[in-house]
Amino acid sequence: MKRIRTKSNWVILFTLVCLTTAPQIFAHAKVISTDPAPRSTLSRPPESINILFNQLFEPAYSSITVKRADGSVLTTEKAIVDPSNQKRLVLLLPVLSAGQYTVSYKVLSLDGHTISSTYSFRIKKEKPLAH
Ligand SMILES: [Cu+2]
Repeated sequence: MKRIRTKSNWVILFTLVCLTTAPQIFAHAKVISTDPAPRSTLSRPPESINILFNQLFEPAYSSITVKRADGSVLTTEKAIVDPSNQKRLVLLLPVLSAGQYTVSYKVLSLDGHTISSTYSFRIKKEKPLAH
């Protein structure tokens, strides 16, 4: 009888340890910052899209797509991991003209969950030169 109780205590303890430590180790990646920022209006075109996460992710299953206002895809270029910060996903852009752009990103967290989101930003038309 005593032996059984000891064994079940260990099971309870083991379960508690798993429940309290697992979420911290295996929590999925969160976005810390996005550049350009969501809903921002830029006066000059950005050279890249940069998304910084709070932890490493699986680069092979992570992507960024940028669409023009008409829904066409801006570039077939693949997003890469910033070599100077492996928590940052970067998509290099061609020179963008004024207009609205939509960014969609998808990242595979090391815990196996996918984090994805969509946001837009705008590039202002250049002011015509005054005569
Ligand atoms: Cu997760």
